Amino acid sequence: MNEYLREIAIKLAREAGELVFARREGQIEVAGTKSSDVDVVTKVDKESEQLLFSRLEELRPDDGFLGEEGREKNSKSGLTWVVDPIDGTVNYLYNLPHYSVSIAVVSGDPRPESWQVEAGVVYNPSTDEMFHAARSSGAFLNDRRLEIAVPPPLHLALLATGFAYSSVMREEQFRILSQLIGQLRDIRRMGTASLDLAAVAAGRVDLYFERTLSPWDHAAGELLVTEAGGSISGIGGLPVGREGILAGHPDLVAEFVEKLSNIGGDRSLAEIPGWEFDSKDVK
Ligand code: LIP
Repeated sequence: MNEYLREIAIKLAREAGELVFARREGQIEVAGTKSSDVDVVTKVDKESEQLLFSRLEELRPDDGFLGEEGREKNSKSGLTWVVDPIDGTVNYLYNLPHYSVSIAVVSGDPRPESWQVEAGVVYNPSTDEMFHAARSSGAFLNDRRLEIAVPPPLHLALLATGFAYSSVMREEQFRILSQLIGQLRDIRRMGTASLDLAAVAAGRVDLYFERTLSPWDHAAGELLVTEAGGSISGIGGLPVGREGILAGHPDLVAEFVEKLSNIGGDRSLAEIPGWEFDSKDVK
């Protein structure tokens, strides 16, 4: 069943990816902003989500849907499709060729702390790279099986990370990072969480760490990492989700969690002055 679900996800990711890539040849119109004036949504984000919702209504009418741009539908089958129609929207807006269509299908309650990801796809139409996985069936880039990198010592690890749309939170994230960067090989801030997680699965980076993400940013990427032999963890003993997500070789993740804790980088978001997270702003 998971292989069948993965094939649907691949098919639909390619359809939406072709639309998104084609629209990029023209002028991209910002349709609005969400949690802040730098958290933009383009008309193409909405068009891509509409396409994916409509196609899943045809193919999987009893499944639920949770989309970044607001489409939601309760599940009758116990499965829910968790969709980021364009992950890396700011990259897309600036025509930086590093964005994806990210599609996951989860069983159980469709929340990061309780779902089980059954299949996931992260597709970069700029590079025609289709990262995909079905639970217990491995992770792949196109037709090549993926395996996480052999872990280097932490001081030689390449860390992918990202920052929030809130300026207050970005300053806090940067403050923490400034205390860590000298203890790592280097960092990469590439702007697309799903492709960062795919990079961990493909051994292109050793670690990924980010806070304040939404469920659709990491749903598919989580499965790529675990099916490639990596681990996904929350921070500060909290479950994976908005509070934080860490991905990489289990030994490296454990070492990084400890370093983060030693500098107070794992305190709850609610404890960070000025970080008023309002659930209505969930992007
Ligand atoms: C983005 C993530 C990225 C994060 C950005 C933003 P979006 O998602 O993929 O990792 O750093 O702040 O959340 O908004 O492009 O779907």
